[in-house]
Amino acid sequence: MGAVLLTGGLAACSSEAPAPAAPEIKPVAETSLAAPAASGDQPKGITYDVKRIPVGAKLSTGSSVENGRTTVELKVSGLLPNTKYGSHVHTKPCGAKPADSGPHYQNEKDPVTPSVDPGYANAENEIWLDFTTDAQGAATGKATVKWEFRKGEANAVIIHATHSSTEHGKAGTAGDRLACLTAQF
Ligand SMILES: [Cu+2]
Repeated sequence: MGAVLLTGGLAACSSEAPAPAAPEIKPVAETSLAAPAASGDQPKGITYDVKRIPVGAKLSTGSSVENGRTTVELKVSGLLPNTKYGSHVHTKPCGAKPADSGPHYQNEKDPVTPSVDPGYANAENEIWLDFTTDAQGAATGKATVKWEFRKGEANAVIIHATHSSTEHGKAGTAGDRLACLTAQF
């Protein structure tokens, strides 16, 4: 919807060549969430906290790249209504435990771990998809950054319990990891 409005607005105030359309988001992963498997392969989408993200909630993510810029979109439904959640792209696929998806993907890697320095843990160097659900428990999170993923290093989207902090010493933290979607960008 944003792209349509943008195109319309530019067309209305310019008689020259039409602005190029925003690149289309290509699907990367989509699933309904399940509880972690007791053993063996894990589901593609996992909820670790069924009170805050119910089994059956739907997550889908996709991305686009244009002129060295990457846009990532996350769509959610079936979550709690009118609730703030944090969300980021993490490095490893989802596992049985919330920590299995590893740290946030960073364009410029912080030499210090865990990375809580706002110089590295920020929305320009990581993919932050924080969102607030509507009355039906649905939302879209979106981020655009000025770089492209290194192949094979970005493998999950995590949903956290709060919006992301920007404070020194806590930057990028967003509370518990509530759910995970394995997504190979
Ligand atoms: Cu995260």
